[in-house]
Amino acid sequence: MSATLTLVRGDITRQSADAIVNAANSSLLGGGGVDGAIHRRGGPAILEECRRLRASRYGGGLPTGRAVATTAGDLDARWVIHTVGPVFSREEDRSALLASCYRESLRVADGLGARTVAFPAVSTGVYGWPMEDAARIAVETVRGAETAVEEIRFVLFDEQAYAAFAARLR
Ligand code: AR6
Repeated sequence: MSATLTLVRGDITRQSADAIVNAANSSLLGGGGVDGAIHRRGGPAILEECRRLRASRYGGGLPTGRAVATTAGDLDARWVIHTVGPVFSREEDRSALLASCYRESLRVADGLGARTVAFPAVSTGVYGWPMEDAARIAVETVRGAETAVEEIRFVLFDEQAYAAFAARLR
């Protein structure tokens, strides 16, 4: 069975879902954008678990394109799945890494038994990925993924992002 894809315009930290995906960086120790918002609203429990991951499995940081789960702290979710998007480059095609973020996040979600997963538009902020291309990669990848997740929700911060994803879902 394939997952239902839904779109919401808003702040991902206000979502209720089994898992909320964070557009993190390799350090797992926080940053701006979605990452900053998740740590602010989710509280210190998330960062504590991230620090433990850095002290154990991910001493060198979480590689680009991979995903790992922690508690969701005070968010209305059971888990935060941290994934590291690629920085956009005009010289090098890094699309496979961006696709990997979505695929790996869903794989982690499946391992946890999550049924609803909320994604931001990974790499489209600080990491500079053009929104339309990012929307294409995101939608194609989750459509092609084998997953037991029932709802994949894209949570888009602004109208332009929402429109780009909506155009791909039609
Ligand atoms: N809810 C939903 N979407 C949001 C929110 C929010 N609260 N805040 C921003 N966006 P970004 P990246 C949108 O920069 O490009 C951090 O410093 C935003 O408009 O959060 O993957 C990390 O620590 C954009 O469309 O993630 C990394 O260092 C999209 O979410 C780096 O940024 C992603 O923007 C990761 O950069």
